[in-house]
Amino acid sequence: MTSRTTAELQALDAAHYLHPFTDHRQLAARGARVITSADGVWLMDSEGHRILDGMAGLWCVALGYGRKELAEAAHRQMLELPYYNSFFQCAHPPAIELAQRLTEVTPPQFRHVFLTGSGSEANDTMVRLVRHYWRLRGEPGRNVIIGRWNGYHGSTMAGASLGGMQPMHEQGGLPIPGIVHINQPYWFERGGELSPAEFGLRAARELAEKIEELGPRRVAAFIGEPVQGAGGVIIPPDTYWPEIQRICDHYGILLVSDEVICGFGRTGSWFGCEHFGTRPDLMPIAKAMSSGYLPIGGLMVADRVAEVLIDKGGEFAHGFTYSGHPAACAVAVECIDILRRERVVERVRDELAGHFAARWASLAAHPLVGEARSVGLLGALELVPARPARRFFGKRGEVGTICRDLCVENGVVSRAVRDTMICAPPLVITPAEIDELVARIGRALDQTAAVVARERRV
Ligand code: PXG
Repeated sequence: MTSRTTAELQALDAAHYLHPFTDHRQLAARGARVITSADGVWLMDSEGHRILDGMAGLWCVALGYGRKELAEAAHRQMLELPYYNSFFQCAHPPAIELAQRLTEVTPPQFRHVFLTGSGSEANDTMVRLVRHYWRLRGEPGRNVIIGRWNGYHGSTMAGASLGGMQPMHEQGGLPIPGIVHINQPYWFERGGELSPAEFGLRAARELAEKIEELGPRRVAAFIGEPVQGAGGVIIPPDTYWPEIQRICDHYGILLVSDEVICGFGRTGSWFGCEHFGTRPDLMPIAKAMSSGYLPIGGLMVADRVAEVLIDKGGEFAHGFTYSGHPAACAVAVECIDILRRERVVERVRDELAGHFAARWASLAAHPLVGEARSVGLLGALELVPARPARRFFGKRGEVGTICRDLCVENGVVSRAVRDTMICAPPLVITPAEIDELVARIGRALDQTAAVVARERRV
């Protein structure tokens, strides 16, 4: 692809390329790490370093890098029909095949999908569809959607509004009207003296309190990620989701399970809602749907909503040029077929999750770690100034950043969310690679502890 040196690439990058979620002065000073190729769970950078990708790209490369079948599916479709749309009474085979596949692998209430180019677009679609649905039902005043602080639902105006990331809200006058937030089920930070089970119920009941405060006939839907990903792999107590479901049922509001990260096997179930036992009405999906090989997302729509939309809705005035892009659909079809053929999800559930949980839990003995939690192939470590403790460093985020950089120096990608180290490797990782992942993070923790001790950061 390129014969340029790393320094040349970094200079051009700093000169011309605005990156997502990046401080550009910092980037220009350090120079970007340039990733040039990858295979399996291993990345290669422009300096020839091999790095274990503990984040599956951005939570998406479920099948790992270098899967020829996915590249060939795109290639075949590009030659046959590189683009056509599904507007104006048209369709094409890959979108139709994908829609059918999705209804086979999602829970039984889902027999329809609206295709998009990303998870953010799926959530924008959700906002439009939910409000349209309640108007069709004769309740146009039911237009408020409740999300959670520190939730993440994308970066478009609606996606960032549904999410509860304050720095995102501050840069753009968000949230848009009609979106409000409740607290997250983050026991480590917010549980106080309550047991996780008690705290899970308490956190869920904030939904009922918010509905009462707003007026039950104004609330259209509640949205949450089964496990908050970008917020720091926050795994709710077992009591949380059943209580949320009960409250949604009680008030008759729609439940939206944002499966952009948890979908397609991440938790060891096909979808996070199955792991936690909820019955959502709407499910945004993306990321592992195509293993990230091409951009695609979608909104799964349960029968109860789809019937109203189809019978009474007329034209749903919404859609994107790349809704159901043929090449992306062809890759997603192949990706789902591989997930099924190779029993990838079952292997996560029956073999890998247990091994990962045991190895990950071993990191809890480290003096810097206040909690090690995991579900499926999602893990988080809470870095703390002293153990045993649910305490935080004075200036949050500094130690996490040190640890993240040391992870890369030790040849492993792990993200830092404040001082929480997180991990979500490709679902095709082997047990031996899990051992390697944990060993490398362990080394980075030792080195981080040495820096903390030297600089006396508490
Ligand atoms: N919902 C959830 C739950 C997500 O995690 C989106 C929606 C938006 O999807 P798109 O495809 O529009 O990005 C996401 C995306 C991070 C990080 O830093 C997480 C995401 C995206 C970028 C960075 O963890 N999640």
